[in-house]
Amino acid sequence: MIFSMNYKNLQVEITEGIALLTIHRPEALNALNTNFFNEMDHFISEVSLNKSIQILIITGSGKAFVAGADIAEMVDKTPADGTKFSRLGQNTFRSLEKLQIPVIGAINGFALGGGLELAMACDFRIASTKAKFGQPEVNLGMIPGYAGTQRLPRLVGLADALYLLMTAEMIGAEEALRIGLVQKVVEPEELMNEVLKIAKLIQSKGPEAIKKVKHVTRTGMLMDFDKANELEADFFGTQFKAEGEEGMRAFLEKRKPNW
Ligand code: CO8
Repeated sequence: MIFSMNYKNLQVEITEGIALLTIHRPEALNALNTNFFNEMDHFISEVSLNKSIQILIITGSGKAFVAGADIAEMVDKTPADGTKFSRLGQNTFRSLEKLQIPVIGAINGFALGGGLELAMACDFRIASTKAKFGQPEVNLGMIPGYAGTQRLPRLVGLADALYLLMTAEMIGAEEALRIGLVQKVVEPEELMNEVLKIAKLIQSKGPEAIKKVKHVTRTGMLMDFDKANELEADFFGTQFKAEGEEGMRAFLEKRKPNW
């Protein structure tokens, strides 16, 4: 075991450079509590330091991906504690998003509230036909607190985001696909095969190119367009010596690149 902490709510399996993280809190449909965030922070930091992990897949155990933040833990919070709990989750999901490697959400079941916010911090999402998505916070008289109000409109556009945020409607996988919240929908028994197939496909590409494409795309989205183009050009340039020369030579010589 390369992870030094013994997790209670996280299960980690690493095979051939692919880490599979399963959120596991069966008594509460994997709802996110303080312990989850402590473990997740530790896990993210270990992954960022572990050069042998090239791809991270996140899923949930049982019938839920994650059914939200833990309502029982939140109910008695003061406004100041609520803000603190929100910042805790926002920071964790932001550091997940900032991992250099691709992070794929394998959405097996309910992805609600904080669960959808976790899914949205992944680079893209593959869903089982059984997955259900929603931001039900207004049902509880609350609003999202782990950047749901920010990532949802960036992913699906303002009107679809506000529709989901205001109605708290729980949508199925096909509807999530239609609005661009997930990128593929597969039968439940095919979910892991499909996600592993995609992970292996990404692994076959230039590893530095994959990290740079993530960094430039994600960072550029938060920047002025002209500045973002400069960032792209800089990284494009550095990639020639990093992997590009070999990749292009391999193409011309009709062989596999040796990165
Ligand atoms: N928190 C705590 N416990 C939960 C949660 C949750 N979010 N979701 C489910 N559980 C528990 C249930 O209480 C139940 O426990 P018990 O067996 O002890 O009664 C167990 O999990 C199983 O759940 P159900 O019996 O309800 O299972 P069903 O299949 O009947 O229903 C649902 C599944 C539809 C997913 C239902 O459980 C549900 O509606 N859950 C709540 C969904 C929700 O509202 N999520 C949003 C929470 S708020 C949020 O995420 C805000 C994020 C930002 C926070 C910012 C910090 C301040």
